[in-house]
Amino acid sequence: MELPVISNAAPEAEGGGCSSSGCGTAPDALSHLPDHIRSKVQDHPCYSEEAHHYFARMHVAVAPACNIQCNYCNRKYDCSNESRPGVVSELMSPDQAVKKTLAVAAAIPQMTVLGIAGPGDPLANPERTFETFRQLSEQAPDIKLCVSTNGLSLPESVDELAKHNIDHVTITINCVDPEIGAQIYPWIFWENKRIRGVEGARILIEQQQKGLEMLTSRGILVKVNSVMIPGVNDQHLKEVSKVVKAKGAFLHNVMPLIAEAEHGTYYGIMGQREPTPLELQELQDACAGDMSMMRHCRQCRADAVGLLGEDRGEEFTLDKIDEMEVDYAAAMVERAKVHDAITAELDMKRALKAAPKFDPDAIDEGPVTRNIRIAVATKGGGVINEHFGHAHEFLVYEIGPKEHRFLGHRKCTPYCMGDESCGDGETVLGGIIRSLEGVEVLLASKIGFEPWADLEKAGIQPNGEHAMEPIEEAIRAVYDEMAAAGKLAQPAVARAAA
Ligand code: CLF
Ligand code: SF4
Repeated sequence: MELPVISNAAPEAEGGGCSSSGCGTAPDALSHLPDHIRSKVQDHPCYSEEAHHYFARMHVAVAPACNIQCNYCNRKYDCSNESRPGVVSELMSPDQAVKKTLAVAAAIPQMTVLGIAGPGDPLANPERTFETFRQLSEQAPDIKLCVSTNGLSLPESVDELAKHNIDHVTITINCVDPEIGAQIYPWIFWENKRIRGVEGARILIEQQQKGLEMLTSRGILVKVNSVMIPGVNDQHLKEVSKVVKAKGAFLHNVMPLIAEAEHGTYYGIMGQREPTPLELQELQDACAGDMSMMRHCRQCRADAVGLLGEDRGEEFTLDKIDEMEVDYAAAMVERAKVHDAITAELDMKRALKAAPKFDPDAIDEGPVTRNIRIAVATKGGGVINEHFGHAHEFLVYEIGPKEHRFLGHRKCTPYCMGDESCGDGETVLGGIIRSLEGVEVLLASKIGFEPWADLEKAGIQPNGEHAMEPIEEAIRAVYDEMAAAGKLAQPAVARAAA
């Protein structure tokens, strides 16, 4: 069957509230997993980089309270352990959340995961969180349930999580050293007392580690989120990665700190700097030696709906949902068909990747070529289907003569804000070009004449010739063409070093 298109509606905008891929000749990124784990992650858009092009998630903002204070959080906004600060989600009751989930699941059959990630800490609001999960596990058994927590109340919640069949838990762990923790968490609220400084951080770390061990010993998949805070925990996160891997965490997601003064957070006001995209990537690479890294996180808001990187929440406001009639039994049948079709397509792609084509080491490759970074504009489906001017982000890949890998996304303000305002200028385009630092080629379904010239001037070659082609095939074709044209020869020094 033809797969329904997920549109790229409103951006994951400022304004609201939580493994690298294989390559043309590399094996499927999930192929090393045992079947029972693979079946849990292959349609989870956060746990599988491959799946995030096809499957969507949604969050319901049912959890207002929090039991700790993070220096990158302002309580007016959503929990920035799993969200972008500066955005606010509309709080819902569990009944409203269930109604919304069923409506979204019927309208977007690719939506496979319901997460609770704020606006405060889900486990600091156990009645509201577990009532939502209880109702959904009964009424929509085909939806995976997911939760993200700071971990303080995790150990006493593990039984309840297991009871509701929650297979995916994210714990935000920014440190395993209380001295570092005291620079991130000014206080926690524990056993009816506010506990400050190193002692508060020590209790939080102990609870996080205990919760992690309890979950993994029950076979629940745990992803660890860490916020990279330059000069505070950036070097320390390598140690965190080792520790959480040893305790059975499945995936580590190192996210960049967002600290803008207008968000009113401690770090924002104090001028704590954010990491650059390259610093983030270097840290992710350094941690990757110890465990699988997530590189496609979009720091969603606590009421996000849609593919990662998009937010279709406006289509599902409470008044709109009230007007929708949902027959969930019928919707489940349709959802199953769509999931089967996507799975069949993915299986076919994986089989193609796994099939032996040729032994690249056995042939004379001619001159050695260097790795380059290519950015692509996509709105989902794993193809190049976004106009340069409409893109809110670009996915960046590193590609060499034999393999490629996904590095992450670079957010930007769209060049074309609307029909009339394309080319608002140099500031927008200048920002896009800065966000593409290190990138040499940009692929989009279309690129206008004016930005084309400026991109070229900045050393980024625009290319609109691969519209609607699968990303992996397109970047390989571009690389091979550049290599054949002699544009990618390694400098002599690099070759000698290699
Ligand atoms: Fe939501 Fe988080 Fe579950 Fe995903 S998000 S609760 S694990 S369903 Fe995903 Fe969003 Fe990143 Fe979170 S992209 S912020 S990691
Ligand atoms: Fe804010 Fe989330 Fe930290 Fe609580 S856990 S203080 S809501 S970022």
